[in-house]
Amino acid sequence: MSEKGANPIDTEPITLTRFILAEQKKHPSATGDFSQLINFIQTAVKAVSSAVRKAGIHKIFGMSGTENVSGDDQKKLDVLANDLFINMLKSSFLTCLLVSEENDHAIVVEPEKRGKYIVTFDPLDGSSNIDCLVSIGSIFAIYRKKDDGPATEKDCLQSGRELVGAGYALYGSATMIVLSIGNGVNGFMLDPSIGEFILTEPDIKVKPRGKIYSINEGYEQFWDKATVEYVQSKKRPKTGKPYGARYIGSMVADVHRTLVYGGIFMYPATSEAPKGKLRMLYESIPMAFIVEQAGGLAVTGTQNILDIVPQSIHERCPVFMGSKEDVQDVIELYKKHGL
Ligand code: P6P
Repeated sequence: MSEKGANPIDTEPITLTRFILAEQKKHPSATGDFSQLINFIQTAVKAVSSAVRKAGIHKIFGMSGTENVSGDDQKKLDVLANDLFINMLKSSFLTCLLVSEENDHAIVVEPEKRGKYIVTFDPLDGSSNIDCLVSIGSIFAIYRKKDDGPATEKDCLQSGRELVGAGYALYGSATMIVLSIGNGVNGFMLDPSIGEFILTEPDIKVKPRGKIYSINEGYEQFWDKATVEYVQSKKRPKTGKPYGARYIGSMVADVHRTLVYGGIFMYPATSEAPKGKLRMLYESIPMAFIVEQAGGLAVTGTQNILDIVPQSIHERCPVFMGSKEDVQDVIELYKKHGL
């Protein structure tokens, strides 16, 4: 019996490892490889989370810059996160190709370590926000290689409809992994006292309509007519109250808030960037997969993001994602303007 008032330890925690194993058991033909891959990814996330939490301390103890107190090279956090993801994924013996936001070309895993999965990832998205302690994240997507031939960059160019799973880690006030393996979305909070991700947000569903719009309004002069009219309709609605505006500038944080509170996150095309800024393989597609699995919608304005086959590994696309009814309002305006 725990002492009155003591914080009882949960003796039956649903850890991410336990959750994935239970999902695996639902598929008798499953080999356990996918479960193992998720475990290697969660280890990379734990290591990145630890490094992110220490980042500020490095400055206090003179460990900022390029050298730490012991004279070792002090890696920038995004480089360190990239190395962690690459090393954990390669050492899983479960991947054949890796695509990282940090690497110009796809990484072909050496034959002796080759497995059947392709993982695309942004190891530390929003890293420009690190120094001001704004939430940042990691984003990942998991595909299967479709044949037994040599692994080439072309194997990565698959639409989001081919995804085996996708998720993100949010390094915010706590560290959380939000994951979908194709049957809904679940959130797992890292409990640092036991080093495990615990299921705290089961079966996340995004509201059909929200009250928040999220976009960088600094670029308004570069938006197309549909985006201008949509944002104006949120700020000065003909009826009802205006929406609230929230924009963190870190996709993982903006999309997570949209999942939890509802509303719409937007990074549209502009006259300066006709395909927008966000990269398909490791930002738009995995996030679209999660949003759609949570009952939302994710489009470019004219196309469902998950239907598009990327033509190159760092291809970008415009993004409108979140509550289904809010995103459908955008689609109607694109039709109205013949875009
Ligand atoms: P902007 C962060 O640099 C990022 O890639 C996404 O996380 C974020 O949504 C976007 O860029 C912010 O871009 O142009 O608004 O600063």
